[in-house]
Amino acid sequence: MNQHATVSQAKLKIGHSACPHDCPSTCALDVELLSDNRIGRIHGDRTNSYTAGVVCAKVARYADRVHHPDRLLKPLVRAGGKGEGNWKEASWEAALDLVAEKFIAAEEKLGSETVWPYFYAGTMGLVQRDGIERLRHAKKYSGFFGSICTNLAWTGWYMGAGALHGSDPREMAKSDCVVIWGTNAVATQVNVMTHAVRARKERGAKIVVIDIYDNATMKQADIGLIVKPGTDGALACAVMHVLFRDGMADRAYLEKYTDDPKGLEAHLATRTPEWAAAITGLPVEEIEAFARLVGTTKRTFFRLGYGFARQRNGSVNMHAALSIAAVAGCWQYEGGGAFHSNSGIFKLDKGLLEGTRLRDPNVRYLDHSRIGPVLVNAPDALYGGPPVTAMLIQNTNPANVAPEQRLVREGFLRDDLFTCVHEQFMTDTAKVADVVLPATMFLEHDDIYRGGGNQHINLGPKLIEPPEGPRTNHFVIEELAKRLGVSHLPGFGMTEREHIDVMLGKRGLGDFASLKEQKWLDMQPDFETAHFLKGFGHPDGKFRFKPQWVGGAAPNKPPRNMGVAFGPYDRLPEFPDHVDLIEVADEEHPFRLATSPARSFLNSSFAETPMSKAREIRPTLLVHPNDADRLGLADGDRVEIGNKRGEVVLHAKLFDGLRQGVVIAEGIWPNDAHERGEGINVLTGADAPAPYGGAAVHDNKVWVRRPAG
Ligand SMILES: Nc1nc2c(c(=O)[nH]1)N[C@H]1C(S)=C(S)[C@@H](COP(=O)(O)OP(=O)(O)OC[C@H]3O[C@@H](n4cnc5c(=O)[nH]c(N)nc54)[C@H](O)[C@@H]3O)O[C@H]1N2
Ligand SMILES: Nc1nc2c(c(=O)[nH]1)N[C@H]1C(S)=C(S)[C@@H](COP(=O)(O)OP(=O)(O)OC[C@H]3O[C@@H](n4cnc5c(=O)[nH]c(N)nc54)[C@H](O)[C@@H]3O)O[C@H]1N2
Ligand code: SF4
Ligand SMILES: [Mo]
Repeated sequence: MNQHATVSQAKLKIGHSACPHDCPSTCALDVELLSDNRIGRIHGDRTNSYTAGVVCAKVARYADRVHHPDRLLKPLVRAGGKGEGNWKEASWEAALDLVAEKFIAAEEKLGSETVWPYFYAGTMGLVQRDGIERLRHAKKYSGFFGSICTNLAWTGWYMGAGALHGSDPREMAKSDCVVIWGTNAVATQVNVMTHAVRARKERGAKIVVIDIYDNATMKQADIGLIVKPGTDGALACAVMHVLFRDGMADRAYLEKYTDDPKGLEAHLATRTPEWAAAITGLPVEEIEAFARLVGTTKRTFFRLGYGFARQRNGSVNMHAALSIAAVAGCWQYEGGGAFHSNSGIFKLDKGLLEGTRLRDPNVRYLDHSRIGPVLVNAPDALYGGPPVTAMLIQNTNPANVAPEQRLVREGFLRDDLFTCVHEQFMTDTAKVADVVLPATMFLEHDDIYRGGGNQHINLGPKLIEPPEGPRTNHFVIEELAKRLGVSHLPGFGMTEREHIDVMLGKRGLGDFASLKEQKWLDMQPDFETAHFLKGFGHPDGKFRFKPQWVGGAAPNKPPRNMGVAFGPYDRLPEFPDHVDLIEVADEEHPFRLATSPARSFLNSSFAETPMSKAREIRPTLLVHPNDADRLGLADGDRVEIGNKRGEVVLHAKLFDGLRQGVVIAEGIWPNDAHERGEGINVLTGADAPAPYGGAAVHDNKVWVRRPAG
């Protein structure tokens, strides 16, 4: 063996952590520690049964992000006009004093609800992400109905299963048919592929991918089904129609475990493959073949993603796809059933961290996804309360990622709004702030993580020293609490580790120190529970083909001040179906646009790293060659897409892996990567979909044309 290599390997120190990003995989990480403030490569932990040694390319090169020359290092206070880019540096003391002073002044003028703390999942660490809730509740600031990501998908799943878990995602490796539905797993949660591909290698399993374009995941599939956006409910109905028609429905299972199989069968009588073909754009033979495959393969595993639910009928489509597993009876078999999220299994008590006991139920909530209407003072978005005149923003970049971007920007530029953004980089949102505070990254602070797409609780302890300047979210919340007079209340005055000790301790899972030894906890429920063989989550234990869309239990129900439900909820169907609640194309808007994820970005993150920039190149629109022909567009041409909300310029890429009349813009580019400095979310809508809101970011009718000039 080469002696030199042995020496340098022996020297290489490895720290254990968890990926903090908003990705269902929540990988267990091995981090090369080069010194007390520098890292080398990051690897997936081989001994974690879900991560299985694999991480995405973005995080493998995290050194490029944590040691990036553009990281924010100093608190900044706006010097010129809003959004003009003139800043002066300030000390932490002075910056925090200023924020507290502005919050107090705003509250004195318009009441506490005029302050709106706004945050999301830029870090998934519970302490750093959710501690802001403690400050909110202590101060009676406006509540945050965090809807953008999960509401459409979780609602659809829950309406059927009555609980947020499913078959063990590692069981995909024991499946004979893995259906990857509406998630571009190769790009967005690569570990799904590890387990799915293992099933193909070891047992000859078929991998089916259902999406609206021939994406990186479909390229790895044995069977790819390309549907029109927002039509998955029709496909699911036709599949179930064939299962009943051809004697492949598991009637014994249906009788025992479901609410109304006879009603469903009767309802599906007219939902034929021909009916679905006209709606989805799929040939009848593809629908028949897929149904036969599912009907004859007991160990079929439905891995249902978020993407296909980001349509205004997304909850309906999620519920319809999930219903197939019940009709086929796949739940009874190892390697069979369905999975979307394990968010229901962890049950960590965040009460002290979030200051739940301090919450005043009379304080209004505002909708995360509707920040545009909120900030331009649309009365229906403010729920009868005062305008928002002060904000603290952590772990999210709404000026870039929220729908109706023009309204969001107009709102942020209001003179009577004070905005403090705590960030790692000068994002689109930081650019329009009054005060910008520099934030640490995950390797520089302690936190604890839950895996939505797997079953682990992972620890991410502080492994390196941050540069001089950045401070943790926890620090900012604690320091503001002191200045705002609430730091004596329960939950304040504790360290990150103490909060982790409490959350683990209350659940009998040890503490920070023991978890540091163990690295993670495997919280997988037993087989019968995971597969709902002791009954589904609803009170009667039955899977519901007939959802109780409104009024029953659900994970994302709106708080009291927002009413019982949103959108045209009275049009939600009794049984799985296709409902045209989507933005149907029309004469003025002949195309349907989806804003699918880019592989080298993660939402608005990583747009700053050299590798991601090089791989993604520039904002690009995938256009079918026949459509391009009609529009007189050649590959690489500038192309403008628009609707009543605005218009955006990208470059066309001719691509025949989608249905005609559909266009796709991958990735949420920084706004200034586009001409005119406006990003793709200028085109997406902030109307709340039925029944419990969310953001239908893949559901947009647009026109497509050659730009003038
Ligand atoms: N058009 C379109 N729009 C979309 C989507 C889409 O598919 N298409 N997807 C939607 C979805 S699902 C989501 S979840 C949202 C997500 O959108 P964002 O919430 O913007 O998501 P991220 O990019 O994950 O994180 C935002 C920021 O958190 C910062 N951050 C990370 N860690 C920390 C920390 O410890 N402290 C502080 N203070 N900051 C930190 C990062 O630097 C980053 O700028 O976008 C939504 N918008
Ligand atoms: N590289 C990368 N990884 C990410 C992210 C990212 O932006 N980039 N975002 C992270 C976040 S916050 C989340 S929530 C997850 C989301 O991860 P996913 O569950 O994968 O969801 P999406 O990324 O919204 O979209 C997935 C796929 O759904 C497709 N789709 C859109 N509309 C329809 C439809 O009507 N029917 C069908 N069948 N398919 C449709 C899109 O084209 C896309 O290929 O990924 C996380 N991981
Ligand atoms: S796949 Fe997801 S969880 Fe894993 S390292 Fe990449 S971003 Fe993080
Ligand atoms: Mo998300």
